[in-house]
Amino acid sequence: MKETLEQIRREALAALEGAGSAQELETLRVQYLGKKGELTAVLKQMGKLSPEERPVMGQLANEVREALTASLARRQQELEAAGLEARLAAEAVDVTIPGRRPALGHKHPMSIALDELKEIFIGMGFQIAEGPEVELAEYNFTKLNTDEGHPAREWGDTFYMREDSSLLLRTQTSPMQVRTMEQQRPPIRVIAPGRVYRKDEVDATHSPMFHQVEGLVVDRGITMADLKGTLNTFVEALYGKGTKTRFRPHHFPFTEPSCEVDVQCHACGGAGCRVCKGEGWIELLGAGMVHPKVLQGVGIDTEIYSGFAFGIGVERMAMRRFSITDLRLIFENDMRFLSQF
Ligand code: 2NM
Repeated sequence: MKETLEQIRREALAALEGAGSAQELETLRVQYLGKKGELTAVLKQMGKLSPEERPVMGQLANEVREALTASLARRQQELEAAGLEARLAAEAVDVTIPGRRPALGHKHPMSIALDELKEIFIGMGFQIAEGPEVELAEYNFTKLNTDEGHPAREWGDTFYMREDSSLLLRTQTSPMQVRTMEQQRPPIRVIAPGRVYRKDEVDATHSPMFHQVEGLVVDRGITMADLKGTLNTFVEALYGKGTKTRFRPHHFPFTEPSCEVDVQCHACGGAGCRVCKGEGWIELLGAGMVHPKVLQGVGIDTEIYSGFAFGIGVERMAMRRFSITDLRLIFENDMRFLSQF
């Protein structure tokens, strides 16, 4: 029996020392120390021993049990410590690694251009008037001295929303000027920025939707000199002091007289080049003195008041500003294009 106990001790200690997991340890505990284990089996034989041998074997058996229990506990602790080490290593957080920068968005080139235009006019004391893109033909045309039968009202050019042509997608932002004049008394200084719509096929320079900033000033004694001074100030704010302008006669139904304003070509200084197609000048906007019929239509006394108005195409302005050669790029929202701004 002594031999058996010694053998159990040797084998068990070696096995416990070599155990690689908590599960393995548990298996060994059951195998050696469990109720049906090897040590218990030996102890069950104690009854067969002589009274002299019994305490000696009993003591030895206790020693073996204590040795195994101690070894089991130590190995358990070692494995737990190793497990913790492994987890700490695996889950370690390196606080010195630089953080991931969140992707920051930025303004669309059209918003950059629009905001810049607005800022310039706000700086000159203009207010901003925004309003509906679905308009009454009354406001888009009739009140702007463009009566039924006028070519601008043709179905081929305008997105009508009703068979009777009474409702449409606005073709200009000037209906907001009319709405402003109906709601405010002069002095009036407003710009109307926003989307406008025309039945155009998409190409490098046309889109059925584009943006305008239209301006309106109405007060006592407003003349063409105020129009020129205001627009020259605007052009210098946009393109730099000393930028030359040219005012050419033109026709609009809602202004009289009307003009188009050109800016001297920045690329050639007026000599003529590819940028200005040999002209020396680049067309910038349309303008004029508000037609008396428009003023009278909103109840403004033309004996006391007069006004000027102008309209700027924002896409054309942005394309020049950013050297964009194809209008479609502005609306396609391809990130390879947009991320350049
Ligand atoms: C333009 C050109 C010239 C214009 C006229 C008016 C209003 F309402 F006062 F009559 N608003 N905007 C106008 C004048 C717009 O766009 C090229």
